[in-house]
Amino acid sequence: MNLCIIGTLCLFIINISLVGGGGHCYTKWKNGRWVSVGDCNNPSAEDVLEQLRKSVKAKDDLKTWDKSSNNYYYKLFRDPVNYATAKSSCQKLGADLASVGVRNAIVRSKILQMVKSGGENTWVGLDDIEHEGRFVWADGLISTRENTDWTAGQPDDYGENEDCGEFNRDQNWKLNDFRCSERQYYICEKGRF
Ligand SMILES: [Ca+2]
Ligand SMILES: [Ca+2]
Repeated sequence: MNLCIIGTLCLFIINISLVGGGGHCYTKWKNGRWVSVGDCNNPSAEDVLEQLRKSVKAKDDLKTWDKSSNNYYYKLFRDPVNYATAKSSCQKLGADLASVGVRNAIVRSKILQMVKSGGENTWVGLDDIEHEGRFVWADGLISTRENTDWTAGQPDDYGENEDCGEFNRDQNWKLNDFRCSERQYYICEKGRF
């Protein structure tokens, strides 16, 4: 009788696993209980807990970012890296080099407080790497004179080798195009939650 009940239960669990898991999900007896293994539509309690832990950690990390009036979050990174590394470092954090807020005068002034506190030239999300002379913001918007606070005489593609946008300390913290290979601070922007 007991064997029959256990057998029925096993069949039931296996059936649920096959229906819910797309063929790669199964359950197995481990440490005194049944656990889901593999690619399951019905995640195990451990999977759910792990997701919760990641979610709490992400929100905790966000406390180190500054929320601005546009509901985006900003963080200045003071490890000098080239433009490509700065961009990928932001993206690893679910962010990108700052662009949306840099176009907005009010948010830009707040961002500049952070940048000035660093005291160094700082990468933003703006470059003409793909097409010389056509600057594009990190969020995909084409740069225009109206939405880009270039300092006078910039961008000048000095030495025919300047494709990446920065806040420039010596140019009153306005935007300048600079050599992408330079190692500088960078500011990341994280979207709304
Ligand atoms: Ca250029
Ligand atoms: Ca320049």
